[in-house]
Amino acid sequence: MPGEARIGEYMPKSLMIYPQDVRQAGQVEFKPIPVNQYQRTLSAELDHFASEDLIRIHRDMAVIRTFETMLNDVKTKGNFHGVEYNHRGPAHLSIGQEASAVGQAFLLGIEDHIFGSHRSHGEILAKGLSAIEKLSDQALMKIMEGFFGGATLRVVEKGATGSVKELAVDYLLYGTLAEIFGREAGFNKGMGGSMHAFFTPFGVYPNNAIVGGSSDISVGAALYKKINKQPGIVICNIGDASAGCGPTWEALCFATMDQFKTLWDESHRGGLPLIMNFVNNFYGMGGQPVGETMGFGILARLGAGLTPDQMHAERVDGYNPLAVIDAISRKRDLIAAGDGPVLLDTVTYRFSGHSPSDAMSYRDKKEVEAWQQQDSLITYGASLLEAGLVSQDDLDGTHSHIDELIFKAYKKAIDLDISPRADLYAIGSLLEQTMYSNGSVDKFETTGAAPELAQPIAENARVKQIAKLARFGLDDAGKSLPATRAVSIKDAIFESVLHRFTVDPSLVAYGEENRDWGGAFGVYRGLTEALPYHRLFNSPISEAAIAGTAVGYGLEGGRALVELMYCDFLGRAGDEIFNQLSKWQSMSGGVLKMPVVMRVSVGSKYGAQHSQDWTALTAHIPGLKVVFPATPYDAKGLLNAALQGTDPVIYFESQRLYNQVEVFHEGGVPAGYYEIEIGKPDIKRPGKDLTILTIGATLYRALEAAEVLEAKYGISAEVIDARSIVPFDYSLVVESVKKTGKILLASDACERGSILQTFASKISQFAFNYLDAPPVVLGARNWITPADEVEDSFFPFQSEFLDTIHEHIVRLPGYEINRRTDTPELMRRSEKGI
Ligand SMILES: Cc1ncc(C[n+]2csc(CCOP(=O)(O)OP(=O)(O)O)c2C)c(N)n1
Ligand SMILES: [Mg+2]
Repeated sequence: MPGEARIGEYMPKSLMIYPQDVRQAGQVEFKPIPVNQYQRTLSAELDHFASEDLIRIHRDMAVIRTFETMLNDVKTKGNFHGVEYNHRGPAHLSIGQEASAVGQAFLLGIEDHIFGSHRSHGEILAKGLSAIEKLSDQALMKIMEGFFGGATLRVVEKGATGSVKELAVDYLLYGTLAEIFGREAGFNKGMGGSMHAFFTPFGVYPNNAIVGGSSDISVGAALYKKINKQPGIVICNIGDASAGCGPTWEALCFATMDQFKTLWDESHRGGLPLIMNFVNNFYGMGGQPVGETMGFGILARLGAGLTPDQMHAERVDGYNPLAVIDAISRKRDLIAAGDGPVLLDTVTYRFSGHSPSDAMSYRDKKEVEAWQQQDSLITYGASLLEAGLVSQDDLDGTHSHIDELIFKAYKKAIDLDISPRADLYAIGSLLEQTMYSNGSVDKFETTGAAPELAQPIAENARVKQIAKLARFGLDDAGKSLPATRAVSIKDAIFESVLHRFTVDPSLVAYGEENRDWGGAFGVYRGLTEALPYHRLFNSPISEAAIAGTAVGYGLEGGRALVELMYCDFLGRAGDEIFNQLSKWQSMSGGVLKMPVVMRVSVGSKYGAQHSQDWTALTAHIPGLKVVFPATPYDAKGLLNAALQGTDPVIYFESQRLYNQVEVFHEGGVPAGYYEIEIGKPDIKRPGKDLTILTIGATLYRALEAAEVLEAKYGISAEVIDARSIVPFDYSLVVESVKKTGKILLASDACERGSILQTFASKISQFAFNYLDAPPVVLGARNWITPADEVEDSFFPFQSEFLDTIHEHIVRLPGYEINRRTDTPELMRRSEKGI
């Protein structure tokens, strides 16, 4: 294999690609993929399992069956055992799939984390019951007392007389059900609901209503465990139909990167501790992957193309809990030996439709009946009988006991007095508190680790080079220095990142070309020497996985700094940013933190697909913080704040400004640490006649326009740099408008739907009585970014500022319009959609 001899030098440069190697004739060999190889009977396993464990497997399957049958009754009949309840939310049931969930959970400890899908009630209960079995009474009480200050425990302990383990089972059933019914005592305070419920103290991590949504998040969780040497494995439970999702492929590619086994240092070398488990029930909603919507035939085949070891892919009979236990046991050993990740195709079947409203028009009754005849709950119970471990009375007794437990949990969960909903109408409500965690945390704890640096900071070439630069960007004559002589935005970002690496041992940074290249724009140049491979690495060209893994890394308890190069690529990571990064803090009821900073840049010169300012997209999504600094002082201070925080921050940069030096802040960019509070705009040029509020690089064009306004028209413009977009404190801008009575808002984003339209409408509302003219938004044209040579036709430059001010805000005596921007012209464009 090319480069093999040089493994250990930890540099891609050492991975030599020689023509004599790669042009050689040959063929690719595949190995057989095991399919349902486990064939032992329960009786044959009596030597390997304690009989209580074998019996408990049946109990756990029966708990899930009864729990979901109850939900099915509620959805279809409006009651359970005659007690009525109208559950308006969803319930995607897994009736029939119980053996796969219980078999999987059997060997797992609470340090093993599972992620799931919209259909994960069974996995929550199976993993929870397994955890209850393994934890001591003391540990269980500590968890139940500690979680939400014991609020959920208070409900179940009332009237409880049994053992701690029995109490814990009640707790699990009630906490899950209260969550499904949207009650504040639920495991996520009712903010997750049926499709998203989870309980981290038992190792049950977020379940995801986006098909395939857990795939890259799980990879990030496994990455966190690997980098920070945390115990346990991660299992991603996703459906067979999610094999067609782009992010699932990106997750698989990210998870199987060679570098884990080649370039990472010895103590971190080895594959990710991850099992990508496809819960294969042969259906999407109405589409059938095998025979219709996919072409793999046997899902396990997918592993074959991903790595030479074929991801140790295997099809497992998920209708037999013992077969699943066997598979998890063997795969866990492989992972412990550094041979992960693993792909499993766990065959199962659900008798329930996609949801209780599913008319099942797409499948034949005969097929369902054939699976029901082999119902794993019944056949497994029969094998217990056959082995003489239980009597029929025992089995019947178990069923009626479980039924009682679930009825008890049901009655408590539907009662609004016992289980109220969170009050979201009050000021300071749960969602006000949990949309952001607003923490300030120097470092996240990892197992006793100090920050890992590859060299003393003082020896770093980039650090030495920056030390020679002026911290302020103007010379004595007030002339701007070039970036070769003063600290630029690039340097400011580098300093902030390097500082955090010296403070936070959990920090990881990655993205495309992040390591040797130093990031596509050289911002990280020097970091390669400063950091070991596992703290700074190149990812595949998998934007969804870059974002999704950062989500998993963050919610596991580490801080991640990822980069998407151009913000135009946000679409490739749409779900991960819009539905995952932004939402898990609040959907968890405040259980999770999301200390993830995502750097994206706004380009120019590269045409339509590399030059867009998409701040509006990210600002529109509740749960993200969004900043866009335009000066080195602000860039460092805001990145410091973002990297000290516990919330997801989308950090916009302008490629036009990477070499911009500090021309505003007296004393320049401090060499030491400081923060700039996210959400506060800043006056960059004081004035009294007109306010100009800018986002990003338009700041400098606004300043040029302000010079002309002053010199030619005697108009004193106050230029305010928004710096932050979400959150945003309007006070400074409103104060300015009270003084000037006029405001122009400018950015490089296309004008239609720009976040500045929101700013403008809010300012109209907040400062209505002080305005002499309506706030006016100046953006880029509502068309594609053309080639660099003609980009003046697109972005707002100095003359567009003056045109717009003259036409819509205040007449400039003698001014001659450069390009038409009058109201009829704007209306004409709008009519045309341009
Ligand atoms: C990205 C996305 N596309 C579509 C849906 C709608 N949807 C919900 S479940 C489902 C089918 C999922 O099938 P599979 O992954 O096999 O899981 P199963 O429902 O069989 O457990 C679809 C299409 C969704 N939730 N997310
Ligand atoms: Mg399916």
